[in-house]
Amino acid sequence: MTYEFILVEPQFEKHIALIRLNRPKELNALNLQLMQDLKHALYQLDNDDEVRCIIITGNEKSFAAGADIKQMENANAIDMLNRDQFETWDQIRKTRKPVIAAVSGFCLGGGNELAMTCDMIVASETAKFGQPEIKIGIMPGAGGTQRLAKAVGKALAMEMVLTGKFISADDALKAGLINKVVPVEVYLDEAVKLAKEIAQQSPIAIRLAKESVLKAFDSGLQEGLYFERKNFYMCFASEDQKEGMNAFVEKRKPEFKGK
Ligand code: DAK
Repeated sequence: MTYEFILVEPQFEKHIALIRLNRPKELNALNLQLMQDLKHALYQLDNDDEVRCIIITGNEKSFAAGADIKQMENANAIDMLNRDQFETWDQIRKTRKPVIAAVSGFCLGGGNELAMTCDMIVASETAKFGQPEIKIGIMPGAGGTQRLAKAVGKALAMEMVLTGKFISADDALKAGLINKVVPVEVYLDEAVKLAKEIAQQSPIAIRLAKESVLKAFDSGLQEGLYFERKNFYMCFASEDQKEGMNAFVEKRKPEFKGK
């Protein structure tokens, strides 16, 4: 798979795909083509049976410094409407396999929204998170007010969105925005380690479990519990459930096949 603004390795490690955002001179600003590339790559990887977990990363200096301001500078509301970027973002969000963001450096605006669309975030000590849209006369438009508030609570979300201030990786960890902070030299390795733990589980159970956790952000408790219950029963239709439980009883490691 070759793209203009991303690099894709479907088997970066066994069952683990890596997508690298690749506009380094522009700090990986998310232009329209990059987002199209990303949408397409995620769709392909989501439908590749050999892939069980996907990592999205940038480079040491920047995960992504936001949507490309130069592409929006002269746009009016109707231009933005006609671009229909939400179709792209919605598709990305529909990825069924777990997606981990491995973040170093700037993770701002649409970059932070992209990281929050992923299922987990592993960050380097140098990562900076922010929603600085307010400083250029707009506000977050791809989930930044909603996902950030759900992740870190009202007080910090309000402060970040209304002032545009950046927070450090340590503060992001304390606030519950990210999963872990590690030295910059190993942030990708740590993301791979996490991906490997996921990739050795049953892909079916992983898919149903991801869906169920996401449902918690989208529904009331009772509806979410019914959804979870349905997915729980569904696990028992898989060979992986038999394999997992047999392996436990036989005191051996399970070999999940995604069936
Ligand atoms: N867009 C375009 N170019 C950018 C950019 C961006 N977001 N961020 C950086 N660059 C470019 C700079 O223009 C510069 O290019 P040249 O001048 O060399 O050509 C190059 O990257 C290096 O940047 P700096 O020289 O500024 O580097 P510094 O280290 O001095 O500063 C910085 C780094 C990250 C603090 C600074 O670049 C900065 O403040 N960048 C802008 C951050 C920002 O405001 N981000 C939010 C953008 S708005 C939507 C979905 C999402 C969105 C909107 C709609 N829909 C679904 C409809 C999202 C909106 C946003 O993210």
